[in-house]
Amino acid sequence: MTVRTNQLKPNPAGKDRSTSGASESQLAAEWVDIKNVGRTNIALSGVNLYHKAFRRDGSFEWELVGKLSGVLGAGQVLRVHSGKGPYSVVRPEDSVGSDFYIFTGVSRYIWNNDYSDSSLLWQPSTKASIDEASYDAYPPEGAILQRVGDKLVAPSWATVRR
Ligand SMILES: [Ca+2]
Repeated sequence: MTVRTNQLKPNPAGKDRSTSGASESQLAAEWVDIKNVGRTNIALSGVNLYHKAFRRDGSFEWELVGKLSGVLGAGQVLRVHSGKGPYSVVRPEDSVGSDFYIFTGVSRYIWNNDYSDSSLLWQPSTKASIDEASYDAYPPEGAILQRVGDKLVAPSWATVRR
């Protein structure tokens, strides 16, 4: 299956450090792009998106971010926004570059800042990993991480602010 995590914005500028008080616009500014990099349509039904939820002892479990659906044409992008939406709250800079969108449906941030994280596309019916891409802890604020190999890395202009 030719879908993969292509971009990820784990640490939107602003109040991404508190779990309370974030507006839906702020939550929607945290997102991940799932792209069809192949040449034929891909049905996403039956594909789940997971990330690593760390415990205090440093171990982690795969936490479900969302169940995907719909069809991605060649080159098309599904953007998974954190929060409940609606789409009218998504800022222009967070809507450009995507063809479709869904929300996680939970009003909290998903993607780790203080820990590394991985975006995993998993097909439960076949117990198959379709794609996995990871990033290091403390992603720069506001940076859109780009896929390079199996990693998601900040563009060179981004500076680390903790
Ligand atoms: Ca985050």
